[in-house]
Amino acid sequence: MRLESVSAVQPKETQMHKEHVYIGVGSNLGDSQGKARNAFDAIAKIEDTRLLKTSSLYSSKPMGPQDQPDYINAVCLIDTALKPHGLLKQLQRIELEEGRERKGERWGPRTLDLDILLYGSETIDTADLVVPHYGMAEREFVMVPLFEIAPTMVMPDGKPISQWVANCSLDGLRRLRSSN
Ligand code: ROI
Repeated sequence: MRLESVSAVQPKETQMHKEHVYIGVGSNLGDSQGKARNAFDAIAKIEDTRLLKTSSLYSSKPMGPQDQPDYINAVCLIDTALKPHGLLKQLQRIELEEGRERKGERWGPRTLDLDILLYGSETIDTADLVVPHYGMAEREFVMVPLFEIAPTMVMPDGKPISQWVANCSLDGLRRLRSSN
């Protein structure tokens, strides 16, 4: 073995504790497909974070008020050394950079929505962040893209995601071709 290949000091990146985090992406205003792709690019550039997997983009009928455009939805997997609230701050910065206005209207249209769905196996319950994301298991536009990138996942309630997806209605959900 050559001497220089033996190192007691590992590169900084491999020393950091990293968590696997799934992020949901949603948009239904403006160039939604472009916004979703920009979101993936911006997430890949977050400090101490790597973008590991991205789902296809899906078009979906709005959940909630129907007098709004269809959504583009997707999911990605990262690993990150950021703590949950540090990551939340970065995602909110990206939302704002993509032109998101926070009007406080519940279930109204949005330019870009980035939600932490799962943060490792942590449960977080704070005023501004609840993980696992409270509505994910009722939302086929989250679960189907999640299944695409994590087909063997077991959900926090102990059920395999494959079982959930097999039983859900895909009404109004369409996978877009050549999305990434
Ligand atoms: N409906 C769909 N299809 N996709 C979303 O991302 C989405 N996000 C929301 C509400 C308004 C609940 N409806 C949605 O926040």
